[in-house]
Amino acid sequence: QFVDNLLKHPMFLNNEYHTKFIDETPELFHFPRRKDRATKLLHYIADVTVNGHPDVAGRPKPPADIREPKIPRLLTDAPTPGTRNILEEFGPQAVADWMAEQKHLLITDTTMRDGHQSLLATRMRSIDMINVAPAYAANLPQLFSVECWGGATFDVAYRFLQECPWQRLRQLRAAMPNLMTQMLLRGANGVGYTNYPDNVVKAFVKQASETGIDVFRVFDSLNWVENMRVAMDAVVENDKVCEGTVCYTGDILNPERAKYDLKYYVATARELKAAGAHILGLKDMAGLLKPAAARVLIKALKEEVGLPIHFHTHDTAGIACATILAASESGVDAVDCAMDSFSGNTSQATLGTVVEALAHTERDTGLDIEEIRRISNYFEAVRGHYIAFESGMQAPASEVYLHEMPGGQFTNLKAQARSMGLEERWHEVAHMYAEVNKMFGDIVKVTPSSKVVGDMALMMVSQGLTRADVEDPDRDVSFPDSVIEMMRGSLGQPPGGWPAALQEKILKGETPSVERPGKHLPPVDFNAVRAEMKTKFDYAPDDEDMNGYLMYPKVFADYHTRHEEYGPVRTLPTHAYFYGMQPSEQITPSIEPGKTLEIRMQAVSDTNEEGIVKVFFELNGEPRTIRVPDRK
Ligand code: BTN
Ligand code: 3PY
Ligand code: ZN
Repeated sequence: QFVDNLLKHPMFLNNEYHTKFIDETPELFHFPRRKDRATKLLHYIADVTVNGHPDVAGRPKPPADIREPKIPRLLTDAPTPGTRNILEEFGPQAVADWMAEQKHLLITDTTMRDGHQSLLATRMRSIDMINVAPAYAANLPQLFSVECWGGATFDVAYRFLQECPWQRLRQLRAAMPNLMTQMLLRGANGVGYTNYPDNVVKAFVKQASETGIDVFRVFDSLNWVENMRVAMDAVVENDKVCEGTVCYTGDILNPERAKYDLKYYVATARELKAAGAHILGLKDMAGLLKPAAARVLIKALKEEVGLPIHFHTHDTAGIACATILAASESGVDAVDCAMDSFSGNTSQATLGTVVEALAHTERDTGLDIEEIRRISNYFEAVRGHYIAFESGMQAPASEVYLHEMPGGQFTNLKAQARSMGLEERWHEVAHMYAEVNKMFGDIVKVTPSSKVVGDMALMMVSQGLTRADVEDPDRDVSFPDSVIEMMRGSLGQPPGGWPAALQEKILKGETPSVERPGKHLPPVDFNAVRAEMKTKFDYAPDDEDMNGYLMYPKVFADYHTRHEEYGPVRTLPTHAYFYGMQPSEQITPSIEPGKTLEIRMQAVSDTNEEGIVKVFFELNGEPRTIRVPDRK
């Protein structure tokens, strides 16, 4: 009956079928759902209006008269062909060849991924991205790519924003048909914090390719190429651009940091080329690469590896533009920047500034500065709605050269420190982070290895332990689980291995593994997982949902339960999502193409003796009353 309904459904026949179709098309089910989507949304709005959203409780709130983002007008309805057209017509190697031939500096916009991950704890909602995506396609067709997926955005979407990351990707992909989408993939860690079985990594890459990713920036949190092969091979098999990436740490010009010297980077880059990378990614996740070092490094990589280079850095120390210009002079092919209003500090370099700095030079980016300003102004208004998630970082800081924290971790660790009552002692935490790095043997610190260093540093500061205390064989220390796992070899091997004495103390005699973790993780039986999901959630999951569940079983389950309760909250404007509505306010969320709800809030009652509040709405002109418990 279900399949029958499905096949005869007009949307299916009209080719509008997509994987969230079933979820959004309750008439397919012969049994009535408890609530329709509009009612679920009214419940959500009523609940947030009365009780507030837990994520913004106690945080600064946007002013009542905050301006709504204005979507830039489109220069054309038929976007100029861009890099995506090259990929679609000629394949990933052609993209790399084209890239190498370009004289101008190519630019990736990171606003929709690393920009908000590094400034707003990854909280930008899909609707604020999807609304502006057509302006990217129409007005900035010269962009190399738009980084808009992966990294922390995947789990934050499910966990905190109550939305499906796959749906976000599908809609962004459709809105920017001429531009390559780009994601950050943590190699064997997928978009999670732990190594996954090989077949899970492969299935994830396949699904991301199908749903809409063109460029995969693949890295490993210890720069262990051995641990990147499964992911890189999968990207190549799916005919997408494989950006094999080396993470930058230390300082190649400092003889005291000889572990990560020029030779190390050239050798690692050669391994990445041999492993099938179309492009070499140079990922300076903390913003440690200084201009003088960039000249030396880029020149050597260009000469000795020969792949086109895509450089990523962070502006934490305030020097990202200078480093980008140095890299540009040394022949780097592409660089990452964020829209001005989402740039600077722990985020990327300022896109408009780089464009202006190179205007009328050999490496002129060809991007239209006026269109950049329009899109940046749009994002400026968007950012105002997320004031609750601002980190409070007021200025760039050279302290990053001490602690070497990735830009994407900085604000997170600070929030974690705050929640443990250590906010006043932040500089101690930063200092301890550096000590822990030394104690672990000077490792690459990027998700997930950076999280392990952060866990250890917080634990030591909160318990008043020094490095000497921790290393003292006679002193009992209870290590965080993440530290024990890393020393077991669960994240892989750093160059030169782990410090033996510390490892022995932490593992208490257990023998660590020095092999690739994926080698010993049994493959997951996908049919069994589908069956398990069917039992647990009472629906047949599509492949996107299954891949979400495989990465994050608990997070996905919670998302699914809330989705059943609250419906498509992704369609609400951001202020309504976080703060509910005011009497006489009206919104018009579009819950599917061509179906828009008109929701007008009328009034909120007092709380009655049973602790219930009535919220009065008009839904498409009809009065509706929603009752919610007052939990304040
Ligand atoms: C989340 O849990 O972070 C997102 C889901 C939203 C939960 C809603 S927000 C309004 C109401 N108040 C709560 O404490 N939970 C629900
Ligand atoms: C991530 O893995 O999310 C990162 O941004 C690493 O820099
Ligand atoms: Zn980054």
